[in-house]
Amino acid sequence: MRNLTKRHRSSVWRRSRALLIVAALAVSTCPVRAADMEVNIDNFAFTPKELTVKPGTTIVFHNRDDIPHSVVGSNGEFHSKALDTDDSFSFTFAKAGTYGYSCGLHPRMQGRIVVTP
Ligand SMILES: [Cu+2]
Repeated sequence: MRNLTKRHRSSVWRRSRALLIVAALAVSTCPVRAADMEVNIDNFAFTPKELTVKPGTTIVFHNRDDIPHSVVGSNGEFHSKALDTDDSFSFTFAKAGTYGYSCGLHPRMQGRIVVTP
């Protein structure tokens, strides 16, 4: 009886140790990355107009307007095609800095991504 309990306990321990190893492997093989953020395009505006994120953040620009818009970095860092309604464009901001952008079709539509270390 005592032997059985002992064996049971050690198998539980082995199983939980295996789970820990699997969890550690999963964490170490996934690249560390910041959560995605979204900028909505609607009514001829980017919302939020300014967004502050950490390096490595992917921003998804989502056109929710009923006419096409695009997303163009002021210094050529990125350039989407014309996005139809419900199309989106993603860009990962790897380096710290301030990234102004506008709509290639409506230059008065402007926004800014601030990447801080
Ligand atoms: Cu536009």
